[in-house]
Amino acid sequence: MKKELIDQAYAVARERYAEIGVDTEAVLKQLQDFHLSLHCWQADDVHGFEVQAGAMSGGIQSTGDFPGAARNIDELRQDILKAKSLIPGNHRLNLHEIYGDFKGKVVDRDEVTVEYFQSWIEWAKEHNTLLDFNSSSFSHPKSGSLSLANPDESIRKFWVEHTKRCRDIANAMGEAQGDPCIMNLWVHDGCKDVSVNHALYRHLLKKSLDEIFEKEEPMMKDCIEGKVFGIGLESFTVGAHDFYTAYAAQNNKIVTIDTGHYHPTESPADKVSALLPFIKELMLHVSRPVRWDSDHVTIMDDPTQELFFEIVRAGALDRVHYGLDFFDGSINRIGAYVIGSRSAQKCMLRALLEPSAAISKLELAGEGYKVLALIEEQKAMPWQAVYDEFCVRNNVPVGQDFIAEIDKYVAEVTSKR
Ligand code: RNT
Ligand code: ZN
Repeated sequence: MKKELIDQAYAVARERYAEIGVDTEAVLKQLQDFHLSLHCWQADDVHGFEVQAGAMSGGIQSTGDFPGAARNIDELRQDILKAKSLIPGNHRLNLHEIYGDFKGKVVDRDEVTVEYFQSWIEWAKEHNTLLDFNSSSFSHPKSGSLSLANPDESIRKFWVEHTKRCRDIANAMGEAQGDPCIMNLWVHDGCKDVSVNHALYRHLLKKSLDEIFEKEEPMMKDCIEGKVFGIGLESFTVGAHDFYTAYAAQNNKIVTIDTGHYHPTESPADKVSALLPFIKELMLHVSRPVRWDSDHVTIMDDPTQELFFEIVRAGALDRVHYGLDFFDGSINRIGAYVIGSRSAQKCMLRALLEPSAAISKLELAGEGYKVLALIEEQKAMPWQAVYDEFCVRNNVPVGQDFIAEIDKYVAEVTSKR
């Protein structure tokens, strides 16, 4: 991309936005402060590095077998660094427990300690990256259909122990990096078919959460993630949205909004202003459901755009953590990271560029058609020139130029796997 053209386009965009009262330089600063939490699991289709790893189970599924997936921790780190080099800004990395550095040892989930994440902590420091964390209830012989809500006390306790240990690990990460580690808790617990024990399972999940959260962990933050259904668990989800929302409000926890976890016509964006009066902070899992919770790569679609508009309009930028959660095994995985991250960033940029204070005034004055007119006009404003400028300032390829970089990486690295 010609630098001269980018400069000219940005100069024009800057003036166009200034005309409507938007300072693009201030917005570029805000975008620089916007940090995604890149999920490590797109690099290897949610497989992880447990020595004893078996097939994927527990309500989620990754489809596709595109060649070049990371097979070990070194390859995954290399892929993440490649992806990060093509995404402007500085971003966090979100690890799942199954991505520990187990060094050839069989470490069961109720035995894990921070020792297995020490090399991650060092790697993150070396690469100026902050870490987030997740407990892992899936793809384990004890996953079954119930983990934290299992009436079998020994299985329930096993998962309680796992999750407590994960909180300790997250807290240690937070201490090491001097910034709280955001730990997400999602369990697949549910029923494939009709059941008369819904209340029992929810009672057990609440009991497990109470036990798990007993310990104060000052350098980590807990998020809880509900959903509508999981694969093979279609009839009932113990951790439904109402359950976790109520739990979070009562216990001061963060609610995770995964954009693939709602009914097809329900708007995840609408949850933002509904939750914020009661819930201090939100975690996002930005994803893309296609007909179901399919976890396709995030794009600039209407639901994603609307979600970021709602956050900015609510003045809630600092109350949200921006995790990504997609895993498509059918396309180049570095490409998936780059497209998904850049698209989420572009949605945030468009939201930051909206002259929302002016539009709000018009709305409150009853000038309905003007509100509609201005919102429509924003769609064709030159925000893309602002994004290109952001890429230039961050030393990453502008526009489609990242494709050539990925081709090179395929030729030199992933095709040899
Ligand atoms: C599953 C949840 C969960 C997982 C990851 C791997 O439906 O979205 O967040 O995708 O933890
Ligand atoms: Zn999720």
